[in-house]
Amino acid sequence: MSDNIKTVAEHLIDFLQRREVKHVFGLCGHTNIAVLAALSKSPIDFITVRHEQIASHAADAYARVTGKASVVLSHLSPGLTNCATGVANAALDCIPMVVIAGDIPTHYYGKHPHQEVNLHSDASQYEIYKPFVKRAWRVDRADLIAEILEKAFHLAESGQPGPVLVNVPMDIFSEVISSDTFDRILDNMRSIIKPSIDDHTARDIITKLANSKNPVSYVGGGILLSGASDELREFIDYMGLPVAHSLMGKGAISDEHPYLLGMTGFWGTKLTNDACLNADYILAIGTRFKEADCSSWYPGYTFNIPGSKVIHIDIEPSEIGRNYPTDIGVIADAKSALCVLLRVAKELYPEGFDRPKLREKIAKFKNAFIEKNTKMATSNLFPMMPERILADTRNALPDDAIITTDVGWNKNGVGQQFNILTPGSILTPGGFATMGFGPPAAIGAKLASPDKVVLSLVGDGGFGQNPAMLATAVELNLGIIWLIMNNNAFGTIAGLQKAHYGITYGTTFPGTSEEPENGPDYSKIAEAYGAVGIKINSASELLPSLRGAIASNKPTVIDVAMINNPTPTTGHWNILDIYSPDKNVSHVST
Ligand SMILES: Cc1ncc(C[n+]2csc(CCOP(=O)(O)OP(=O)(O)O)c2C)c(N)n1
Ligand SMILES: [Mg+2]
Repeated sequence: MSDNIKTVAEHLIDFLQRREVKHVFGLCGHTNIAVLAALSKSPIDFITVRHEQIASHAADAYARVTGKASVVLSHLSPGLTNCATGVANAALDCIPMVVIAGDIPTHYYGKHPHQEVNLHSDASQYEIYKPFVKRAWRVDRADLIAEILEKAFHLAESGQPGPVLVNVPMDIFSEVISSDTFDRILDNMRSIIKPSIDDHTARDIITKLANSKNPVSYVGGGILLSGASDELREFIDYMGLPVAHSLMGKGAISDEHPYLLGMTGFWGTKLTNDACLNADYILAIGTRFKEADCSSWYPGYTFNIPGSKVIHIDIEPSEIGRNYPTDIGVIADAKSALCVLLRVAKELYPEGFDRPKLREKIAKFKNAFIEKNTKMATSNLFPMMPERILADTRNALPDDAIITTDVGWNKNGVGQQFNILTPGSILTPGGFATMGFGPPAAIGAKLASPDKVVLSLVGDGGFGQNPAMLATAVELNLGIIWLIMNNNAFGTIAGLQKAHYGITYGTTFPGTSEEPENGPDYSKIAEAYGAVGIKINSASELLPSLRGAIASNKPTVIDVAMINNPTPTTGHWNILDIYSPDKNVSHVST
């Protein structure tokens, strides 16, 4: 027997250190202070927040940037439910995360001790997480925790990544045990090799693409999760394949790449939707054909399937063939599959492929789009045009700056018309579309990548969800910029309500969108937390303010009044037919 006798909490922290965990995000409670005591003696930093949702969103972004499972430490019941939104957001975007939660003591299961969740079964708070984590463990014995932790990290990071919950009754954290159970897993591998594609199937795919007239590749967040941006770029360069992407696939390769079409779906561009509609073969990689990206799967807007044939490569079998009939489905890691596809393509077609006319067509569309937007992107109107805010922001930022978005113009407009130049540099809440994600996500991104400029593009509605994240950013002196696109409204929803009902009831804030001074003064809120607060008073002030904030490297909130125009759409969304079955409601076309 090993004589390394410690509490479970201390063994847990040793385990995290061995996994090279550098930061744990969370908030205290009487059920997890034993873990905090052990953390205080370790080199791991505890990132303490003022609301658990901030911890889970920050951890989500941290995992997106590091590519490894992040760790959240939560208190029981209200701590865990506060944390849930960020965990569910991570789940729907396939982000690896290990949530460790304290719970009531085992000897009080079912007695309804302080804060127990037990209306349907005893000590059942962990069940709240079941619909959105890959697995929820309740650790009922101290000698089980080592193996559970090991399995938790493997599960979070393998296959289609996602969050897991390790729920630990507080008496177990304090139990003293030898290190035997932890020693047993020491020599286990740290990561698991992912499946690839066989040569036979690869040859079939390459031959089909080579013989097709209008092939299109359609990529999603799976490219970024598997770190396959370089492999994707090399492959499409060799095959001369145009690339369309989902929202989560934004930034899989640079938006300036000559074969990059743009985003598909409701908020996509016409060029991209048309290219997908006219494709004879679609090579889909690391995407789940999500509703917003596929114009609610209505034919004639983004995809014409059947019609176009689909080849779908994904790590998760249930993603394949679910929403569209699929010609070839392959369970594989995107990076490995693209390596094999490129090798096989070189063997079969040593000359490669070039489509200069297609590149010309893409360049022409992009130039025309920029030209059409120029008036708005350079407009001196105040409140500012959203297009000008985005243009000035892109102008101020270095190519590799990390941008976190929220939901609203900042996500839909960014997906459509804000060039991402470095793969993996945009973090957006895709599947859950969680308002309130962007500002705390910037904290996780900056901690994971302290040398990069990190900017959170967020609406006034979204910023209002989690302003307490400023306390953490100021405490850690994180030079993040939060740019509030302030239209004094839940503008995206106001736009939809206006289009269908002609009113804005419960979707705008007091006053009009032209009067953001009626709402909270976000620059003052920033100052109250000890951050720098800037209120923009004319369009010409924005660019110099952004440049100043980047140079100062201080936590800075920039509040800019914005006209409440909806993001232009070219695709379709099923809600239009639900709300206005007899009207042909649409937004402006681009
Ligand atoms: C947590 C949450 N609540 C509600 C919504 C529905 N919703 C989607 S966009 C939006 C408005 C966002 O407002 P704001 O952040 O000001 O951005 P804007 O649309 O004005 O650009 C709302 C309420 C959501 N996605 N998430
Ligand atoms: Mg708004």
